[in-house]
Amino acid sequence: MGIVNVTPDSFSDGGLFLDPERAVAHGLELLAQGASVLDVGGESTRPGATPVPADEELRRVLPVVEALSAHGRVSIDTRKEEVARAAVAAGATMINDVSAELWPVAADLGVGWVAMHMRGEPATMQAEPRYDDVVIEVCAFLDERATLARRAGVAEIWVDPGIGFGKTVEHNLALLARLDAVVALGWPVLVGTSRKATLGRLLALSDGVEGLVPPDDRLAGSVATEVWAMHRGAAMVRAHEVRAAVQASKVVAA
Ligand code: HH2
Repeated sequence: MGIVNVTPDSFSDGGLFLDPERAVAHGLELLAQGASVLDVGGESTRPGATPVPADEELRRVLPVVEALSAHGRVSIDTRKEEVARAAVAAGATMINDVSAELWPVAADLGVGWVAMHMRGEPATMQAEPRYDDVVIEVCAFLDERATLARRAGVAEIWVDPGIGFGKTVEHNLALLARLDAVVALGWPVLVGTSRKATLGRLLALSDGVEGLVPPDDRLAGSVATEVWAMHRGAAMVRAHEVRAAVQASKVVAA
């Protein structure tokens, strides 16, 4: 799954593809690099991000969804029913739902649905997230939502542990270490680690420096975690650097 962020403030590529023509060109390049799905989003969900009104989100994503749907499969990365409905009308065939609440919309429209786990809201989710057992709690949540979606009639259901969404470095690593438990739920699993802050921290430790390495210098960590996730049974990874992810997937498959 290749990422097309039509936003001014995404954590790693904010502002690069806010212009629809540039976003479409980027999406086409990701398809050429081997992406199976393009995930188009118009609202950043980075920690501390401010919510975007629906009309602005629609203005950003609709022309891009419409143009890219003619060339490949498009998912719409949104938490808003109105945006999901309009994007599907414009050609998207999957709703990537970081709120895990839009399954009735996916059922109604007959499209695929991704249920992602998030603790809290992007604005506040990184303020001291706590779990008794993060793996057990995330698995229980995903299985409950996926089961509701199945009962509602959604035919294509994905689950995603939501790396970085209301989770510390340790929580993220526990979820990756026990990804087999998520896979064992029996739903196809999507994992998004690409350029995330946990990698920034681990790569800084590797370099022996304080803080985080910047998002555009996290490729080794992105590919390492993508390979790990594939090997543990993830069926799809959500990546900024699609060529590297596709190459890694071919090597893993071989
Ligand atoms: N991560 C981000 C956004 N959407 N969707 C799923 N299913 N899984 C993820 O891990 C996931 C996601 C955050 O990454 P990005 O889109 O690059 O950043 P931003 O939210 O700042 O636009």
